[in-house]
Amino acid sequence: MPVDLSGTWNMVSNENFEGYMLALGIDFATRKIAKMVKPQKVIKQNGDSFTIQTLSTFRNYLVQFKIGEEFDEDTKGLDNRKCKSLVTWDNDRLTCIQKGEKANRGWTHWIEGDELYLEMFCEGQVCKQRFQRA
Ligand code: VLZ
Repeated sequence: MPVDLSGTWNMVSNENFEGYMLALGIDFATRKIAKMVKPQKVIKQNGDSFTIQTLSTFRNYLVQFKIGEEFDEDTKGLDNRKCKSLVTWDNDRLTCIQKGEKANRGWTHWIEGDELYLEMFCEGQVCKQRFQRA
């Protein structure tokens, strides 16, 4: 994997976060606040080991994993569900499948030009986010 996603990234666009949150069953009040925030991604990539922090004024979220090793994810502070999550490289795309109560749930990260892309999907909804280096 030649790609290194490491760095501090600021969100510059966020498409259909509302649809994604609705698919996750996030309540109205939380959605109203969450759609206003512009989270920062702090990614640490060390060989096959990753730490991804999503930081915002409203909520923070941390996930740590190794490529190819399924782990128990508790989406605490988001939709508060338990998932069996697995992250792999799909060519140069870092792709996570989050098995659990929600069908077709996961996300994928990649770099294009100087930008970091993220697509988060759940039950047919796709949220597209773009980040630039801080
Ligand atoms: O990111 O799954 O980078 O975990 C929104 C936080 C983003 C703001 C949530 C408040 C995490 C939300 C996104 C309140 C409901 C995510 C993965 C890929 C790593």
